[in-house]
Amino acid sequence: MDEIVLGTLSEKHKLIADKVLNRERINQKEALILFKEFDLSVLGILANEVRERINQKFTYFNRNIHIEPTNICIHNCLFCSYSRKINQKGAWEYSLEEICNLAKSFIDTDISEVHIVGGVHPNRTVNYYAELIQAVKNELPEVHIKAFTAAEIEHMAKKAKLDIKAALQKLKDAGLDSIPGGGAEIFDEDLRKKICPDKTNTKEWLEVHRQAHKLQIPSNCTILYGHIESYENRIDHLERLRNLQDETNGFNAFIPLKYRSSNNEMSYAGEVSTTEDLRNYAVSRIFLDNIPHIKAYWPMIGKDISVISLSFGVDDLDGTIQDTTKIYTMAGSEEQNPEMSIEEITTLIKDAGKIPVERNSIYESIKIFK
Ligand code: V47
Ligand code: SF4
Repeated sequence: MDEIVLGTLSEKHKLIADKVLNRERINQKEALILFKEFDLSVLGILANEVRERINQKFTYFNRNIHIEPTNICIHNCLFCSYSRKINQKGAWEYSLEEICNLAKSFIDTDISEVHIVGGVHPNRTVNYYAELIQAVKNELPEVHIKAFTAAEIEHMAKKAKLDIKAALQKLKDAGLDSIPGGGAEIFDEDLRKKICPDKTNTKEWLEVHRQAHKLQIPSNCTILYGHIESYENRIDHLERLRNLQDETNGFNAFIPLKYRSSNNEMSYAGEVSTTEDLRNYAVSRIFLDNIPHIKAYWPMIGKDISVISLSFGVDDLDGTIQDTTKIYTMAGSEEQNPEMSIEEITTLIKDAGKIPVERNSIYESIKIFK
């Protein structure tokens, strides 16, 4: 079947398909042809081939919760529906005690990860965040803490007059286990100035992750796509991630984040189609040959598309996420109360013909659901 489909390709397209099938790295020009000229069905076959080469039919998820300590933020990203200034209506800021109580409520549950991420607060330094991590770790000592985007880390280090390495070391000493992939948005400097003009820049984002990897702190990486960027911008972004991964090998997963257009200053850009989401997953899987996992963040794109994405390069569905993740719900994501039971997530994965695997945060398998 796959041979029949691939047999119909033009000579130009066949050369690229053969490269992918022969495990050769594709370049930016070839990625652009994949984006612009390939049928979705052929992209699916190629991406699935790469996915199964790296991860077989395994599809990963974990049991996690999200904590968002504050939505107060110094930055003014035009795509953001969630940030507020101090004293602005809708701003929130949890105390350490409230965060501890939240963590406490998950003692004796099976969660293996706490994901902590929020706004870039003007007054919080790395010392405060180290205390926060330590407090959560005290309540949940066995649980992996994945916390703070590069934008938060860059700012908290600056506030404490520490370099990035020293700030990361402080957080690691307090119990930080890994860092999430947020804040990357789009690396092209001109476009970045348009959509998040005052945020941590590309060089700084890459440096935070480089330093983290050097300290043996693994991380994820993301792209914010489907707004005003071009395919060339997306490929340039992927190339910079692939280059850093060649250097450090510290990225666990790449997470394409679909721009959601409700309640923010970029609503005019609209939202891309499901076909475009699948195309983006597939080209990402093919291009990023050195990043082991491609994650679909299901609360953002919805459960239905997540199932289909598993045939377009995705091998990870994040987690069961028992909480109120506001960064997407406020931007109009599919799931307003994101939570999936183990039964539901494993059924969804099996429906796609894949094998569910509960993992820990560093992708060691905890249980395979045959
Ligand atoms: O950097 C903000 C994005 C990111 C919108 O590492 C938006 O496991 C879409 O990075 N439409 C933060 N996206 C969240 C993040 C993340 C999420 C899940 C898992 C992991 C991980 C990381 O959220 C921001 C920004 O790119 N974002 N606003 C919006 N309107
Ligand atoms: Fe702040 Fe993050 Fe929103 Fe940008 S995306 S305004 S950094 S909370």
